[in-house]
Amino acid sequence: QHDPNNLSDRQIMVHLFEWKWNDIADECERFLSKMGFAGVQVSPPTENVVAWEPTPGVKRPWWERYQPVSYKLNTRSGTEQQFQDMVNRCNAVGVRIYCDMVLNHMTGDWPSGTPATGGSSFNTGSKDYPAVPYSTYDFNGRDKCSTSSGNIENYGDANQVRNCQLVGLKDLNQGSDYVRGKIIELLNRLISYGVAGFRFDASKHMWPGDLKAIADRLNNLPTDKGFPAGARAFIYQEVIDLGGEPITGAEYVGIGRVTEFKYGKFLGEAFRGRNQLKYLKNFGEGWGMLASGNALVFIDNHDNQRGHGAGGDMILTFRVPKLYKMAVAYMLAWPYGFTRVMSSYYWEQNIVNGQDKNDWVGPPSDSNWNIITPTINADETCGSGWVCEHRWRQIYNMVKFRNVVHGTTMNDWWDNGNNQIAFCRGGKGFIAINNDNYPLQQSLQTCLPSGTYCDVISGDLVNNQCTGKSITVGSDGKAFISLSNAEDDGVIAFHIQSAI
Ligand code: ARE
Ligand code: CA
Repeated sequence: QHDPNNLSDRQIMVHLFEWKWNDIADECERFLSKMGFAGVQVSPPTENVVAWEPTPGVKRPWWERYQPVSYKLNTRSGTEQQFQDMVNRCNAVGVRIYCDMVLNHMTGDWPSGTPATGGSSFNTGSKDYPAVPYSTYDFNGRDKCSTSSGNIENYGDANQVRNCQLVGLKDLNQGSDYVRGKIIELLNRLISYGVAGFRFDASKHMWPGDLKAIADRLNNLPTDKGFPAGARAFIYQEVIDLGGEPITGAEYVGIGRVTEFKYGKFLGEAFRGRNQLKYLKNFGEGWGMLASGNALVFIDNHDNQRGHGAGGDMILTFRVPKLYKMAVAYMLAWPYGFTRVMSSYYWEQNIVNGQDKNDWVGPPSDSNWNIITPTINADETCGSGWVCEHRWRQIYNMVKFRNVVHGTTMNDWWDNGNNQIAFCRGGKGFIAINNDNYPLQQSLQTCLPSGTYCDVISGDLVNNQCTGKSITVGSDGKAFISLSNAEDDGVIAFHIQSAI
């Protein structure tokens, strides 16, 4: 199902990567609702392995959460009780919860006695996960996977990709009625708590037919949690399709939306100067991407911001803030896909031969490895090791922009033949971006009513005054736009609700 079950005036989700449930509930109430966020993607809620030094020095990596041990909801983010409380509190302020679901596999190989976050035991040698329970019969075995390692060795072979182990992770057989039943039970439990949708992790590694069979047996969203009668869970599937492999994202669009990884890669290339912004005029289907209504789009995700997954060094992240804010602003202004904003924590990189040796580093935590609550600074930004891109003014003000212009199309495209672009959104919002190494100085058609507007990138509209730049739109709809390449931000944006 492709509809995020969002309130109609809220069009953006934020991934609060590795946040605790209590902190997410607070964030819904004190910030996300006020700023018009539609929902939150939360880290996997299912009990996972406690990864303590799988290799020397690696302690509690973020990726341990992608190795489930059971379907109990007990993780470093909190307990089942805290999870339910979060869903209730966020729903109460109109912010949806979308869960990251690891359904393709359980853990990799671990020594016996390795603990799990909810206290469950498991045995990887015999493929026993008694707390579900799953046993060896529930996994794809030698009959299905013929590679010598038992792992995926060739992405050119669709059978391997679906039936062999992804990096050694015990591969569940979603073709089995029993496994389907356990997965459906889990998803329906979450639905009963008021969860509005799911990210299906590693969907490329599951057969579309199996996912369809599972999705079809989900319950409607509960009316007693405020959903309209007949509402179905939103589904977006993680399928990395940059072309060149037999498995495509298009195979999955019948079930729900699909992560469009080309989007962030192409924008990374454009803003890093490997392509020109003028070509973004028809960004979307015209670039060989999925139909807008089938796409879930983002600039970076928790994998490719640290060199996992896809996109390589073209991906933009918080580490290149000026380019990143420009790309996010473009994404939020551009009518394509359902958009996701990344919200990260900071870690010190240690790049050796082009690879970050610290790509495993988990979230900010105390001496007992409990995740730390983000602190909130006076200027709305985060502290205590949390980056909170979603609390950068240039980003949350563009969230509002997207909500305001929702339902309009793009018009009045302008470019300078290089990397200065501008466009308007159906009489409701205007944006200009300068990624050339010289100033933008132009009188441009804006499509907005005449008046004075506050630029929402350099400041805000406060007490009927602009704290940043202001722009005057004349009776002909034209405005003089001045945006130097030397400024902190390479964007000017305003909309009908930023008018003085
Ligand atoms: C960890 C260790 C491994 C170890 C394994 C088992 O790093 O060394 O063998 O545990 O003990 C995340 C991490 C993995 C981690 C895993 C489990 O990224 O490093 O393994 O958690 O803890 C492919 C998949 C795609 C996947 C990416 C990362 O197709 O689905 O790889 N992304 C999701 C999540 C990840 C998560 C998993 C899946 C697993 O977003 O966070 O892994 O649940 C080409 C292909 C892509 C392929 C890509 C990278 O681009 O087209 O399909 O993506 O290469 O291989
Ligand atoms: Ca599989």
